[in-house]
Amino acid sequence: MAFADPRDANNIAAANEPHAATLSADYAHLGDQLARAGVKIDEITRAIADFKVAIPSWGVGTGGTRFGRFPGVGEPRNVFEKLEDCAVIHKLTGATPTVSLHIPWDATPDYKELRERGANLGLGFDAMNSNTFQDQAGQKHSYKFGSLSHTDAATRAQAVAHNIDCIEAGIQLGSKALTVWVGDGANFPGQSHLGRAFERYLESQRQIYAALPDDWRLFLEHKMYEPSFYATVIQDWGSSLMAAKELGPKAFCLVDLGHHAPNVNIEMIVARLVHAQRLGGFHFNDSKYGDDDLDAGSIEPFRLFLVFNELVEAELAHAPNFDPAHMLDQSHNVTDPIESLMTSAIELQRAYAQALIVDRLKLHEYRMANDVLMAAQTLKRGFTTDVSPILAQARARKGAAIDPVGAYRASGYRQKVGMDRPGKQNLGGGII
Ligand code: RM4
Ligand code: MN
Ligand code: MN
Repeated sequence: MAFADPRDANNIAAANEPHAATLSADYAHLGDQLARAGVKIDEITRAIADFKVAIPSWGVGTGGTRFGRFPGVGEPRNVFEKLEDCAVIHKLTGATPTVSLHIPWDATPDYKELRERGANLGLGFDAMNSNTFQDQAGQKHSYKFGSLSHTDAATRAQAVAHNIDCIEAGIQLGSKALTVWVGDGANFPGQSHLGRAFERYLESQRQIYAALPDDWRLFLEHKMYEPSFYATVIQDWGSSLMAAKELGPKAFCLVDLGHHAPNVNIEMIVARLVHAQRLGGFHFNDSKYGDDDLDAGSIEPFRLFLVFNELVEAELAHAPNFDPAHMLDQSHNVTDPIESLMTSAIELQRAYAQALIVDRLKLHEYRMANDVLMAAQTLKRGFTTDVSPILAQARARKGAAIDPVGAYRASGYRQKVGMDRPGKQNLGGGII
């Protein structure tokens, strides 16, 4: 198969050519439809074109479960190759100009070099992620029984030092945030003192917080369970918010959509965090049962829409301290990660566009008049509108692909990297 670099603007233009006429007809039709409801399509298209979401560096490798992992063709073998794949995603979607790194998975001796490589590919760096949920070769103290909340002071100190290293690497990369997720907790009732573990966590976080530059934010990510199956130290948004408030104004809560019990009303959590002025950002993904890394919008697109509905409400209300970071956090076990990440970025834009076209004035009036049915219908009309032409037009206008997956498949990129990157032989279980 011939290779045509999917990052090359000429190749993207050539791939767009056959779709241009259909897109302009579909866009004009949708524009008329929306105009009848008082919505100016170009304003929505501009907002979609401005929407950005960070790619998780760990998402471009093939994931697995604890039962096994089926390696993909041409998986990136290091952070530089991950950046190459991220650049493909960004060039084709125009929506993912930054990458979120995970340390030490992406550790490299020269972060200046990495930053330059990113810049050459048109990529910047989003939040840094620390990792104290695994032991690394040569590490002095084990995290088997926790990290920031460990009973042993030396283990806590080691975990704090690792987070400070992540901040220092991030400074060199131009990042402005550190995301901390810990698996600390207990697998058995009685295993740990729930109150003291939280206090130890806070004490460690205070030291990390003290090392944050003035223009940085600290994102606290809660997760209901796994690997601690009985009680996790930062298990829910309540613990997260409490910790953020105790730490200070640079600490915010990060909502990973997959980290809640089934049926939890996540949009309500979002609204509460906006109110508390502590919504730091998102790890977007989807979930059905206990999984937390499925493709955004693949299972519950309505829920994703409702989350974006809250974001649009906050945006329009100019909510104070509201500047949520958008990041994907997914693991792709059976799909090509590049295809999944492109599709997921677009699903976020879809939910955003659907939320933007909701008739807010009418919605407000129906709410105030307690016209329940019409309020629900007015909101849902946004969700049931097919906004695909807006998304495609936003991409076309910025030189990205009208049909990103089609253009990617036609480029032969996966086959090319399959030859350039001889297989990663990690066949065991695990998240990456
Ligand atoms: C966790 C959590 C973190 C991510 C790790 C890999 O479940 O979502 O954000 O860094 O997985
Ligand atoms: Mn996450
Ligand atoms: Mn997760």
